[in-house]
Parts: sequence; C-alpha cells; structure tokens
Amino acid sequence: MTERTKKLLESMQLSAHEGVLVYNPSNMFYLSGYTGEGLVLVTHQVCAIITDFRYTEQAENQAPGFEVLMVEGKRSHEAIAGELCASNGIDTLYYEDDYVTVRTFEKCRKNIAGVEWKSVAGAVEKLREVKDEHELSLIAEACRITGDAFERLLPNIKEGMTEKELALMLEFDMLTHGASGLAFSTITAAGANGSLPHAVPGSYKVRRGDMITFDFGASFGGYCADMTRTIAFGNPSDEMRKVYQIVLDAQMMAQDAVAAGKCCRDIDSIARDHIYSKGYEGRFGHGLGHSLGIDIHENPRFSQACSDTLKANQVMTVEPGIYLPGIGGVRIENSVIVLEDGCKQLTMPTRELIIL
Ligand SMILES: [Mn+2]
Repeated sequence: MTERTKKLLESMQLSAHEGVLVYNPSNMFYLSGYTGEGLVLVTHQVCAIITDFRYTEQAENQAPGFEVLMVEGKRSHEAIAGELCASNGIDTLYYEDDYVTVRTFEKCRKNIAGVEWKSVAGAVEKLREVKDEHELSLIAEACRITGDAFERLLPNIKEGMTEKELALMLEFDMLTHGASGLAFSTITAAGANGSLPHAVPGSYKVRRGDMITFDFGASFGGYCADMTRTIAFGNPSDEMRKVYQIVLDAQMMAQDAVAAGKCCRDIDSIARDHIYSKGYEGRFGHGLGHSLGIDIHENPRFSQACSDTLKANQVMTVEPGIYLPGIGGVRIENSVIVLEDGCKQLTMPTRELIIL
C-alpha cells in the first residue's frame, strides 16, 4: 500500500471486499510509479502489479509497496487477478469502463469469477487533478526545458526551412537538454497553415511575412509541459498584428483571473467574450485550456462545458487563439499552477509579438 492507493480507497470509500482493477498506464504510473505493461490491482489487503517476464524486475524497482506477480504459461493476467480476488474475499471490482476494451472486459469476466463489476467512474483521474509538490516540480522542469528550447530556436530560424525541420529542431533541443521525451507531437504551422489549430508539420517552407505557430512540450519524469507561441517571420500584415494583440489581451486577461475558487467556465468566458467582442466570433472554436500532468490533457478544462471550481495546485493551460482560414492563425499558450490567490506562470518566454 502507498499513500496514493490509500487515498484512492478512501476517496472511493471501498470496503475490505472491494477492489480496483487498473489498466490505464497513466493511472498505473500514478498509483504505483510503474511505467511498464500489465495491470494493477488495488485492495485493502493487497496491492499488486501483474505483468510478464520483461517487466518484473523493473516493477519491483519502481513500485515499492506493491507485490509483483508474473504471468506464466497459460496463466493470464486476469487469471492471476482472479486468484488474488478469491483468496482475499473480493466480491466487487471497479474497472475503467472508459479505457478497457470489450475484449479485455470479456477476459476479466471469464477469469475473475463471482465478482460484481462496477465503473470506477474516473476516481483515479479525479485524484490526479490536484498535484503534490513533487509532481509540481516535475511539471515546472518540463516547462523550463520547453521554454528554453523555444528561446534557443529563435535565432536559428531561416527562410526556406520547412515546418518539419523547425519541429525537429525544437524536439532535438528539448531531448538534448534534459527532456525524457516529448509530451505530444510538435505542431509547427506557418503562413496560412496557422488557421489549423492542430496542423501537422509538413514540407511548407517559411517565407518572409509568415506568422509561425509552435505548439510543443517536453516530458520530464513522466510529466508533461505544453506551450504555444506564434511569431512573425518578417513583418506581418496589419490584420495579423491586430489579431495577435487581441489574442494576447485575451490570454493575459484570462491568465490574470486564474485562482482557486474560480469557475472554469468563467475563465473561458473572459477570453472568449474579448475575442468575440472584437469581431472574431466563431474564429476561436476550441476551449481556452486544460489541465495537464501525466497526460497532456486532463481535467478540469477551461471551456463552456466545464463548471468545475479551480483548486490550488492544479496545473492549467491558458491558450486562446484566432484562426482565419486561408490567411493564418495566432495562439498563445502558457501553463500555470493555480494558487489560492492567483497563479504561478511556468512558461517563461515573452508573450509579446516577436518579429524576426
Ligand atoms: Mn495545450
């Protein structure tokens, strides 16, 4: 048993006859520290990682407080879980109905007999929403590596480079400056491609007068960073300058409003109302931001659909944008830690328009 498994059992108010079966790798990592394949069983009596030969040594090193059990021959993961449940008197198992495939669930029902199946209803993800000090320090470090990579990229951007090259330069820089991996696929979108919020970097070559959007992040110690900047490569058009200022104002107003106790929807509205009031209604079609941590997108969200109240030590992105098909786009994104009386910015490069 670890602090986090104890917290999970407490938050779900589970009895000695109930347990949680975890397949989602992010949830397994959060509860145990284990990063390999397999599954995790959490009960009051036993916490176990069930895996195969490739990962048993790793699991023992990464997850003190967990029993590590190995599949052998025809004895499957689920069969071992079934034996554990039977010997510990488990009659109810909570499972991730938003993650487990139909086929895996069939295997569960076949091998883990005599238990009632209930949805875990996102209980682990709920615990993950508020970060502890160690998690915050890992996210802060991921954000530092990410911001530094952007600063180092700027003087190296040359006319004729492709979006793909620019993405690779950022990724190479992060990976050679301490990142353990990439938090997600890097987005670089130049010129008219900037109107695609999730553009895939392609063979387009940057030209004078283009705006270029970079949306990228390092991962560090299992935690993600997320930042976006749009820069001007040469002098931008008057319209794009105007659009940039509107997005910048929206970003700053919304970020300044972030604090524990605020409603997520209201933060979204601050940026959205500003952008719409300037004549760009319909050109900011995504939510203002999201939480991040082990996964790049976690709850809560800054969106009209999320009425959650912000809590201290949640980590949120604030990323308004304006997208003009055929012309281009602007997005500015910072990651911040929610504090009781405001927020702490983790993404340090300037938000002011950079003209190269
Ligand atoms: Mn983001």
